[in-house]
Amino acid sequence: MTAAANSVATVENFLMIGIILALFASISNVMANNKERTFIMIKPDGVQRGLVGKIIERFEQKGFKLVAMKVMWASKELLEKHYADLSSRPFFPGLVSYMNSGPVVPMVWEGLNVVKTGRRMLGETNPADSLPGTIRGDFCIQVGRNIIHGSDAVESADKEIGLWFDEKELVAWKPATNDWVYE
Ligand SMILES: Nc1nc2c(ncn2[C@@H]2O[C@H](COP(=O)(O)OP(=O)(O)OP(=O)(O)O)[C@@H](O)[C@H]2O)c(=O)[nH]1
Ligand SMILES: [Mg+2]
Repeated sequence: MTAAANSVATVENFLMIGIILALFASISNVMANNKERTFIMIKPDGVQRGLVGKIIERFEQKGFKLVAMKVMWASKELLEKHYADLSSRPFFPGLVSYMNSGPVVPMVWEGLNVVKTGRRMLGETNPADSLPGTIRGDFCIQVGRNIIHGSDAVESADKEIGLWFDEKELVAWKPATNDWVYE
């Protein structure tokens, strides 16, 4: 083989390796995106009004994966930490009392863009501004009784999941429907 042919072969090899690496990177990127998680919590009014099943159904039928769920009566201390960003707002004491007025159902849901899509499924903070078809648009009326919480960013989701769940409560599993939900 001539020196010129040799260097062409080397360039071809590099190109081939580059293509394979790019393919792996894009596949693992898609897989990582599918593993995005959000923290969703049914508030005491949602539990009292018997809406737990209907809310879970919406996330299930969308195709998201349930990773963790429990029923608990959250302490004021935990709720103050959860809503710490709002501590200077005038409605903060009322918000903590409301959230502490009965059991809540904290959950972790996983899937592609689940944080953003989850927020869209919830609707606006004020149910009056929430479109029909959203959870708040369909099931509640006032901002102080808006039945459900959802993380507003991936970073806050990670923080909230760590606040409400132990690592061992997050269940690793592959839904049987996985290949029918994702291409
Ligand atoms: N009474 C009252 N409650 C409010 C008001 N603004 C917000 N809240 C409550 O505080 C919660 C948290 O407020 P935000 O984080 O700004 O709104 P959000 O992200 O849509 O709601 P969460 O998913 O619960 O975090 C809201 O969901 C309401 O329950 C208000 O003006 N009055
Ligand atoms: Mg919020």
